[in-house]
Amino acid sequence: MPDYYEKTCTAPVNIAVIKYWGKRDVSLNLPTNSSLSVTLSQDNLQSKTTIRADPSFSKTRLWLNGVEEDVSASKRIQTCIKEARRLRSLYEQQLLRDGNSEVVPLSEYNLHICSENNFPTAAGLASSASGFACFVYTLAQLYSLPNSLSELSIIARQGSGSACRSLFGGFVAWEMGVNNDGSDSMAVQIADEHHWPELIALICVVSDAKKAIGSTVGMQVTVKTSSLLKERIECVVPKRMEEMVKAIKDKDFDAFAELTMRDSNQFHAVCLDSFPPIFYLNDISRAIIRLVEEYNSTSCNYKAAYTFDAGPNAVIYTLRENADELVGLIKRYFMGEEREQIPSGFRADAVPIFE
Ligand code: 2P0
Repeated sequence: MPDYYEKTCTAPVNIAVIKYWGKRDVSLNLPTNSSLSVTLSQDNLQSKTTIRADPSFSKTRLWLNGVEEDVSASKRIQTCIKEARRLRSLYEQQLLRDGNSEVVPLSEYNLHICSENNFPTAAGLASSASGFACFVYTLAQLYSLPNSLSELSIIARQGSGSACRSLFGGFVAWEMGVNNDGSDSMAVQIADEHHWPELIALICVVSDAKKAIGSTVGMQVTVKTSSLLKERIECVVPKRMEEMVKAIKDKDFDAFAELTMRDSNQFHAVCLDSFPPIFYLNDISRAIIRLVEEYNSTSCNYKAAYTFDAGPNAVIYTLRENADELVGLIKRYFMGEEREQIPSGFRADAVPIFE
């Protein structure tokens, strides 16, 4: 028997096209509406976690991007560990009942957890999504849990809502569920990562500063104060979810693009309708919207769709055939000394971009 048990896994970022914003239960991270996202390939943005379980560890410890964090101060981490340990303990009992005599009591060992992102943390680039998805997945691998990814997504959700969607590749819905205990609030895959290879995402890093208002606090302000949120969750999102699933299954970029842009706009409208208002977009974000509008106006079909999360950084979905043209436009108007005036009048600072 080895002295310790260790696993290392990576998990990707997901970018929502139907946004999650609002909780009906804060401690369980139960959302006020379902959401849907695209999981990005892991080439550029990913979280990587190593977890070691060792009977000689005197306590569970956590390092994030090389800096030790206080595990006892993070209720979310503790919840994920507690839930994964509960499943491991059930699994150990099952193995014992099945006659396995050498079951390692991993659920009783303390853990050393080391997690890092290869991109700015907390800058509205979904770092908590890939981080918690990676943490829960790595722990499930270490514990050899037989549970499905949707079942694991229930644990990841309690770490960070959007994390539940990063358990799957491709196109992923987070079904809000109706149960008060969260047992049906989980991620399901709509289509896998091979379904629509022509679709690509360009990430425009407008700012890598930590966001001014965290999502958890921002959502609570919105739930308490925005009347527009009620309209969104009751009348808009349910229909939009159905339309988005159809657009993805049909690989209908026109429908996908319009739904994506409308939903991003409504999410930011709901932020503005909160009191005090929440601002995530800045002048560069708005200039990017203007540029995509101008670009789309050159064709009778949509060629690109912007979306923004809880920060100023843009993600632009487009089809591979348009990617070079679009990257050229963004470089021309946003990057370097030679940048030009955007036709509609905005001038912006440098924007590093990668696919
Ligand atoms: C989303 N966002 O659907 C939306 C769009 C930001 C805007 O999910 O409190 O970090 O950890 O559940 O998941 C960001 O919220 O919030 C988010 P918690 P989370 O991707």
